[in-house]
Amino acid sequence: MAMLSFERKYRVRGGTLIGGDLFDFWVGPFYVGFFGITTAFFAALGTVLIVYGAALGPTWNIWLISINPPPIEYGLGLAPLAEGGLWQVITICAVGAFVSWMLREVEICRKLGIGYHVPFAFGVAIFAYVTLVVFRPLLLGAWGHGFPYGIMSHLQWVWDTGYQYGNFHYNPAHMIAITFFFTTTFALALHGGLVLSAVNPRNAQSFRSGPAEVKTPEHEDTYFRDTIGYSIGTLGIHRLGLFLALNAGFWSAVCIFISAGPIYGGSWIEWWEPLRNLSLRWAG
Ligand code: UQ2
Repeated sequence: MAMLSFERKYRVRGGTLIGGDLFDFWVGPFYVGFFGITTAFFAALGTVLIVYGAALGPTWNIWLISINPPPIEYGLGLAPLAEGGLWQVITICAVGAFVSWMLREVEICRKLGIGYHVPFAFGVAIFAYVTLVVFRPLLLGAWGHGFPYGIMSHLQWVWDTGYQYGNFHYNPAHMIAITFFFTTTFALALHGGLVLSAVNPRNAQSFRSGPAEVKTPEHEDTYFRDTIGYSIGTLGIHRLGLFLALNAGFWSAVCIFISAGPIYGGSWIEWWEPLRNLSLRWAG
């Protein structure tokens, strides 16, 4: 595998958060570090436990395998392995692996002397997951409110949870999250399209006058100024993209967090009743 001279120069000692020089090494292209060890540990243990849970039955059908959280009756206590205990340990492994991976990213950022934007963004994704399997179950007083780990079963859980609250499309945070998800894909499509259009200039002339030269960011700015009168700029589009993506994850977490008994246990359709009553009053 090729190692760029840049990598040789920046593959430096130091920047670790824990363990000093002890785990400060690479295995092939991969930086290890203390959190590389813990990532591997949690990921391996979690995977083995998922396979063990599948082996307990009742099916090897990949679509139907499901590691379920404990029945609600166990509350916030520990459950026997075969009755949701596996789900609890696997959840600990998942959070352990995700957070370890994030901290390993932090150590690599420190080595390179770059910002923590990537681990921060990953932290928002972890926050959305932890809201589903830890924060909301804590609010509701039972681990049984977490979602099951299975391909079909987690989809069924999403359906059940959404309609338990009337219809999640009426959950205002759900609306905001969806809007950010869609706007994120829109912005990435614009950005990906624009960059590719500039690095793949048309070939018509190059037919006669040699290969066409890759265009500059000025071409990119001009394209959008000509079409919509505004260009957000080459740095700006990445700030916008990160902003949109982080907000998609953040409002997803809010959407789940507010759909919990102590905060709001009713139907999201009825949540809008005051507005409907206001409209009815205005209508006479
Ligand atoms: C842009 C720019 C880029 C881009 C894109 C734009 C040169 C390479 C995609 C255009 C983006 C705009 C106008 C913002 C659109 C707003 C939303 C909310 C989607 O100007 O600078 O850099 O990639």
